[in-house]
Amino acid sequence: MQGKHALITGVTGQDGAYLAKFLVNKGYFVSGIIARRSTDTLWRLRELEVLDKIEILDADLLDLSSLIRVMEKTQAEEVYNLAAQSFVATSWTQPLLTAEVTAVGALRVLEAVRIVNPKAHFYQASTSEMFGKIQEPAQDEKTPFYPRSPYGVSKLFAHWSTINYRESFQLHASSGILFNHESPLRGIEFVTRKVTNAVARIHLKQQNELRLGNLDAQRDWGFAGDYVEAMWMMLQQPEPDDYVIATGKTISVREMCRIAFDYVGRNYKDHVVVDSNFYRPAEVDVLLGNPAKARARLGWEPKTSLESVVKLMVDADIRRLTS
Ligand code: NDP
Ligand code: GDR
Repeated sequence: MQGKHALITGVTGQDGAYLAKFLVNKGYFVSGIIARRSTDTLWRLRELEVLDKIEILDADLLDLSSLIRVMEKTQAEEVYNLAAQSFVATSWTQPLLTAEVTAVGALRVLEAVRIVNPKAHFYQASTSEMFGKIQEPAQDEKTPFYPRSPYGVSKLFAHWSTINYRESFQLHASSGILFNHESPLRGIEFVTRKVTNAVARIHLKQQNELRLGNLDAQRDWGFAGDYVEAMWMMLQQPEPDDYVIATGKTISVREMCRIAFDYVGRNYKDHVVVDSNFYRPAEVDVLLGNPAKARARLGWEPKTSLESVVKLMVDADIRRLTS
């Protein structure tokens, strides 16, 4: 029997690749959209050996007609909206693009679902960045939001649009409020991968210095492979809802550096240089998620420690640089 049909926006990103692999392993027929780019964006799907097991369709979150066409073609029963301009720092230099893709883009996907197949189950990739300047020491689904970047503001629009379409049109629309999650497939601009790539290069004597911004920022970091399972679990529930997905532990960028450099027998203090160019106009100082609702209702648990993720990432970066 043919499994369910899922459509993923952002399939070429970190989470899209892991989710595609997860769903294919569950017997799904998976379609993913790619926005036209002049460079190859399929490396993650190749690295996970899932590219030839999914269907790739041409569409862009900026173009509603393209989203309607892929919804009509696939008749997908589950739609995962992972596409976004997701790099917080870029959201200050390209705030309007960020809003078009990350905020209004999500609304376009919701419209395509509502117009073509309102019975489809919809997932929105919401984020801990919506908590921003935190209003409670540990953040859960009831914690008030206070975004600190054009990215966070855009995601909040998408989050409330998802809730509004659930309440207005009875869509099975859920939001996962995911805290930071990392993997060897993380984009190189994000701090964990920037660190592990530099650690690998320093280990191989290809570089000696690593320039970073605010080392005191604290994040609740998990593993992307664990987090995509939570997305799927949300869409299997009888009722749509919002869930915080996190580890319940927070550590600083400095401590993350220590773990990564320790792994290759080096002291981060000998290599890391603080560079104010990497400071942000408004910082999110600390995030700490409380995933109790996801644990109780979905039976979801984070399985992988940050230490293990960092080791996986350093190993993968050394392998890439030496192969
Ligand atoms: P990535 O930046 O790795 O992936 C983003 C994806 O969006 C890419 O596939 C990218 O395509 C695609 N995209 C960008 N612009 C468009 C567009 N105009 N039309 C269609 N596709 C587009 O993000 P992650 O995988 O890390 O994150 C997935 C989602 O989850 C994002 O929405 C992110 O904001 C959110 N999130 C991420 C967290 C994390 O810690 N990773 C935590 C919480 C939320 P291309 O490859 O062509 O650039
Ligand atoms: P974040 O991730 O902004 O939390 O967004 P990022 O890894 O970019 O930054 C984490 C923290 O590290 C500090 N930092 C640096 N960050 C980067 N990128 N480069 C540096 O050199 C550097 N030095 C210090 C930052 O100031 C920040 O405090 C990620 C993205 O995946 C979002 O899409 C997602 O919504 C959130 O996680 C949850």
